[in-house]
Amino acid sequence: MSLEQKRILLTPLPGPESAKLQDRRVEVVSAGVGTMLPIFITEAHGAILKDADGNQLIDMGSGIGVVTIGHTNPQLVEAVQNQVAKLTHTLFTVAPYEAYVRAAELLTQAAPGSHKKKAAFFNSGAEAVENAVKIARKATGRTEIAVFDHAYHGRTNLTMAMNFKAHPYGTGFGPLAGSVHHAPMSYPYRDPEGMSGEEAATRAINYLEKRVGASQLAAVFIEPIQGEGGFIVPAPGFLATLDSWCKANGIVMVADEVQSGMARTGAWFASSWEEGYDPDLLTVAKGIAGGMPLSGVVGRAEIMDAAHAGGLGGTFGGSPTAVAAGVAVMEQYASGNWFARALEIGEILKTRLNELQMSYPIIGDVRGKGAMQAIELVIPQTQTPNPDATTELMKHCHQNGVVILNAGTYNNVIRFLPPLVITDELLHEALDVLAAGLAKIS
Ligand code: PLZ
Repeated sequence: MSLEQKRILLTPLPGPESAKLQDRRVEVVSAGVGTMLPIFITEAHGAILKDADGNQLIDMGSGIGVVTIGHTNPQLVEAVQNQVAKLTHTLFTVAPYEAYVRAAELLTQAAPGSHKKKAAFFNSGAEAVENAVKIARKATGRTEIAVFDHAYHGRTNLTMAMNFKAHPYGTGFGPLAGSVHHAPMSYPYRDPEGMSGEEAATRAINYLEKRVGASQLAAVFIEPIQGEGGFIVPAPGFLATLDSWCKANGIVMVADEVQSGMARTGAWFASSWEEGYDPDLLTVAKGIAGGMPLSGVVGRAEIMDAAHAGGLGGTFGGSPTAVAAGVAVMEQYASGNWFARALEIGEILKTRLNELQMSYPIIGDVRGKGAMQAIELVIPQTQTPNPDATTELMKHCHQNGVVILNAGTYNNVIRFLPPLVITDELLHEALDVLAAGLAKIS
């Protein structure tokens, strides 16, 4: 449970042991399960991943925003070890246990708004989104669901219909679920210059009113900062305007905070950064349990209670070890300086990325909030997406022991989601590697 917080390169990446494991993998693991980085990880701590060849890599992705609290966080490891030795399963709907209730207490306190809230737990982000759809439909007696361009909500049948990108998420896997409507998003970098959040919201609302009808909509789902879509931060006023329209029309406003939630942006939820934005339900996963599979839906008690008893559940949802991990994570966030650290990391990233943008016009946009930052790469002097340069830059970082992730509808965004325990030194070192990569490709 400890690793020196240092980047160490002993072999070229991937090294020979990883290469052997990759050979075994391709024989038996479905080709449909891709890999960004064929480097096999044996252990991790803090912000460092150690591979099968003894190399140590800086983790700038947290397994897509999951180990926000850091790899093998000591309190989390202890809580899971204690729990797993005592009780691993009953199925909460068969016979309950306290840790589930404690996790719900913490999550309902963390979620925004002073109204009474309730929660329910599941396994994955997609499952949380699916359950939020069920709850909103039951609560409103309506069927239709609105989502936004560039959105990502999961890989199940319903959620793949809610994603913006057909490929790779939906291609060939249809028929997709119906009653899902895609509305235009606020994308400040690509919207007409000067378009306000209110104007972008009006564009979306007009579309939904004409195409679907407000009275038909059960819910509007939106990521307050879009994740897979490329860390698109909507213009101020966009979320609040949509929310007022939802409230005026009896539509459940759901914030999908699977990627943006749980301390990542310097607050429990990214929703809190927009004044006047008051989502009825939130979906959470990823960062809530430091790598243990746990997701949840939390929000207004009267909406959460609309589902009939027996209507929500699942064998493993909120399993004892998963909720024990969730409690260990949420208790630390509730009592420590984690939000401040996320903002500090955000300042370091933003400052350095803005400086790099001055030197390298290939960086078209720098955006994000807290420890959720991204750069969008373009052909210099244009806004034309530059996916080839993105791939090159990713490759450079990976070969030099820095794990970074891409994103974006046009595959031209590099996103930074470091664990919040990363030291300033490691963060700067990772950015130095990125800077060298930019120099090389420019
Ligand atoms: N909602 C906002 O970001 C998951 C996908 C990884 P699951 N994003 C990472 C991959 O390639 O499968 C995500 C998200 C938002 C929902 C989800 C879905 O969460 O836990 O992957 O089901």
